[in-house]
Amino acid sequence: MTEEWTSATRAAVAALTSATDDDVVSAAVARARGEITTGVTGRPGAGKSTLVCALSGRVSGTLREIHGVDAPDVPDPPLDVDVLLHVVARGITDADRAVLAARRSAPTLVVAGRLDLGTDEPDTVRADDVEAIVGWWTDACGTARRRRDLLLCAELETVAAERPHTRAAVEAFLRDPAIIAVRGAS
Ligand SMILES: Nc1nc2c(ncn2[C@@H]2O[C@H](COP(=O)(O)OP(=O)(O)O)[C@@H](O)[C@H]2O)c(=O)[nH]1
Ligand SMILES: [Mg+2]
Repeated sequence: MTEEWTSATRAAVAALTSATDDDVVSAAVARARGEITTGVTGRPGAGKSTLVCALSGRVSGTLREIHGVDAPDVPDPPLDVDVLLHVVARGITDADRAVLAARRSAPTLVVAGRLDLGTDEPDTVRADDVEAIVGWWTDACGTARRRRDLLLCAELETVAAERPHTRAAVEAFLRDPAIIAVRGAS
């Protein structure tokens, strides 16, 4: 599925939410629909704020600077954004590797910041290559949206298994050709 739901998918979701008033279903749908969130992490001084500034006006929605990677007296940050830009500088440390490991397969781009210090890490995108970062970010938002859609279907399968009163509505949703196409395309 593309970043936005197709009209057929929207119709299937509307049919589901009108067929049941189960709060668990409406909460799962609301989570799936919510804005895709983007975060910027990195050790103190890596160039997070500079990157947020460079991208402002180029990416939609909130770009949230997240503190706490290898920062004394700051707890490890939650990394629960959909899309993450992780800024590194002066080498990749264990703290950077821990962030990347925690993200598992969630869309994450490693950006080389503090170019004034001669940062040149392999497998990174330079912080001043705004076009490349925006291009990656656009694709990543599509990937994140597909992950949300698949999560919604998985959550609804659990609902169908556990909540007899909701089962028929959810099963009809999961049998909808638009939803079968969403799951098959991912
Ligand atoms: N000359 C130069 N200074 C930079 C560059 N990137 C960041 N800085 C400076 O390095 C300092 C730390 O950057 P900042 O973006 O605030 O890092 P943060 O702590 O990760 O948010 C700031 O004073 C920036 O102005 C760069 O590419 N060139
Ligand atoms: Mg900052």
